[in-house]
Amino acid sequence: MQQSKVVQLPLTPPKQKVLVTQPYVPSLDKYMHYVEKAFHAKWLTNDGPILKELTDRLKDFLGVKYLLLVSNGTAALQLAYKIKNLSGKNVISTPFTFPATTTALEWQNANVILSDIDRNSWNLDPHSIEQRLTDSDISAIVPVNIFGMPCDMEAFDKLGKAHNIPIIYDSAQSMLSKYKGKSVLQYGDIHCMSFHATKLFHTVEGGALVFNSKEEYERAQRLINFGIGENGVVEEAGINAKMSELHAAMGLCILDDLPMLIENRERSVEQYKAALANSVTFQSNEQDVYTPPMYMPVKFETEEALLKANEKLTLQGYSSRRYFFPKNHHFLQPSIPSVLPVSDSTSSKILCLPLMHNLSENHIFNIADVIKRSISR
Ligand code: T4K
Repeated sequence: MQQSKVVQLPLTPPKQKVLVTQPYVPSLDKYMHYVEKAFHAKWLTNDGPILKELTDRLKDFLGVKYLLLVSNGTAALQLAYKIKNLSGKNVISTPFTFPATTTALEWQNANVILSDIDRNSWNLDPHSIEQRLTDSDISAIVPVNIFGMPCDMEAFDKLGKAHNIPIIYDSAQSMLSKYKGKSVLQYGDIHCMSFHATKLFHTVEGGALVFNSKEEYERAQRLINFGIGENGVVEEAGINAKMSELHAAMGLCILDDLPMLIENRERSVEQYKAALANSVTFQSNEQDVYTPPMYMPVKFETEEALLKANEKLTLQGYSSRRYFFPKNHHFLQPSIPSVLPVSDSTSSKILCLPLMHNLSENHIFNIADVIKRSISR
């Protein structure tokens, strides 16, 4: 790869360490405005008015009908897997993801079959699973839109229909992503989202499920409340995965400020891309996709180059992070051995650079400069 010219300017390291990310917090007054309602009503959890307001606003904002707020993204995955009855079944997913995607399958006693990723989007490659779908008895596919980058959603929809199996999206990072001009939430059978504090939209801890099916949505409503049905009788064994009013209040604050957060972070991503063009590779997808400015992952030519850049960044006070590496799936006992050459060679070279709503251009320039110097030596 051609190296871009290194600008030899003196570095101005940050006075304080710059973290890989930092949650956005709204003004305390604004949060109190929402929370006050809960205090006055003495209604803190269990389907309260703030939760309902957030549910309605999110449904409008995302253009979806059946959205259920839950306590976190991992619970959303567990519920989706339970609803699709995956216990004891073979399920295909991706090796390049946060552990929760597959640990939640393991908790549901499903057999996880890892398949390889695409070398550009770093997402589950539909071509890598075609043969497996023919050879093995597969009951579901769980693609992840990693770092918010949509995968080949049309291909997965086609595979799901052809083999009559559900596509359950781990959309923990892709609430705002678009594929072919539409929200990614319009594809597949179920989406599981995370609203953890480190996400672009967050509720401190939290998550949501989006369903196509009204029946599944209603079953999930019961399951997050111990399995208790409308008449107060436990209809099946559920869990407690409810979101509280205080968490929902944070969501309302963040939703108000979301356009500003997106704009600021999109600007930072563009600045990184301009400063690091020809020095590193960016995640990409030739299809018509929109990736929200959630993370700033870059791929180095070699793992050695990544390690060197990481070391130099640390010395200069910048935190970077090797998300999803080392591989997170050693606890799985695959019934079918995984052959994952693309994932193995790609995941070791990806580093996430700092990204948050108020990252200055000066920091971005410094970070890019440290990286360019480290790979030019
Ligand atoms: N599937 C996928 C594909 C996911 O990415 C995730 C979660 C899930 C499923 C499961 O969803 P949840 O059950 O979590 O809702 C984060 C998050 O904990 C996790 O939600 C997220 N994905 C994962 C990718 O990353 P870390 O390891 O980045 O958190 P931590 O504590 O290292 O924080 C990152 C940076 O932010 C640090 O520099 C410290 C700073 N920070 C963090 C927090 C929480 C703050 O300054 N203040 C804070 O309050 O995990």
